[in-house]
Amino acid sequence: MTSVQMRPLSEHVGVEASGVDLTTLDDAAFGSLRDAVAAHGVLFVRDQALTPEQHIAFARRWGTIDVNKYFPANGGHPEIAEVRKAENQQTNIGGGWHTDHSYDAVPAMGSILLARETPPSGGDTLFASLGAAFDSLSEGLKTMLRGLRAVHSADHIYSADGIYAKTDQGADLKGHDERTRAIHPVVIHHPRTGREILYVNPAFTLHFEGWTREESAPLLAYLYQVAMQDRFQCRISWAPGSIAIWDNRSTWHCAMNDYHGHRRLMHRITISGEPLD
Ligand SMILES: O=C(O)CCC(=O)C(=O)O
Ligand SMILES: [Fe+2]
Repeated sequence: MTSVQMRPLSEHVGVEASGVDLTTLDDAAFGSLRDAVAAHGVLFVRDQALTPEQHIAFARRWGTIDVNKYFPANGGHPEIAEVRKAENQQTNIGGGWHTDHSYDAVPAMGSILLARETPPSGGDTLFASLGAAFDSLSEGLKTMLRGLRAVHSADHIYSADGIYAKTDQGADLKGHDERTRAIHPVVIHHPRTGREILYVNPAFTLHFEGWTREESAPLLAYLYQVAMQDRFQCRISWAPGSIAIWDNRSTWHCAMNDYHGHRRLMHRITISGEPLD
């Protein structure tokens, strides 16, 4: 097959591959995609009209599939979660900065998101580099953060009295009775590259271990403000058949909710990860 071409999407995060058909990748080409995700945090490929079976087969090359507890499954394919917003819904899924699954003891490695239906404009997804955000901090703050761990949970998001239950996405989501809690280092080492990464996020991180929420909030807010700077971000604009493969350890993402009155449907398969240290 022809060789894969890679074009960075920004200085710190994101790369787009072209000249590639994800259904016929040989092992060498697949290895270059795996390296690209490790190096750039998110890999974007256009025009991949994968069937659900091909989407699942491609995902299995990355690792074990992690079946999402909260999102509705695509009929007939429990491995595929639907991330959807209808014409008449106001709330979207993932509309604030977050990394998926940090509330799990062994967080998912990442996801393979395939666009099925996209609005005429809008509906982009932003990604941020948490390695670059960490690198930008002072040595003094880095040293302090290396000694901290943080507590994460999804209960305030997905439970029966959580954030989504109060919105028009509530009826579509499952897992209201799930209870989650995990503790991770605030600075993790990327399992493949060894790079230091800031591993807290505005959606699921509750507080630093041994600190109250009130004590944690100002420092967390400072770190979030650092990581949310435009210079650490890239933006993905989807069309049906676009696919993104992202690494939850090294990136955050945020789905823009700027297409009211239009449908957007994404198929997501999540890949299991490994313990973080
Ligand atoms: O719909 C998107 O662009 C991303 C939604 C999201 O946060 C996710 O699938 O994890
Ligand atoms: Fe997400």
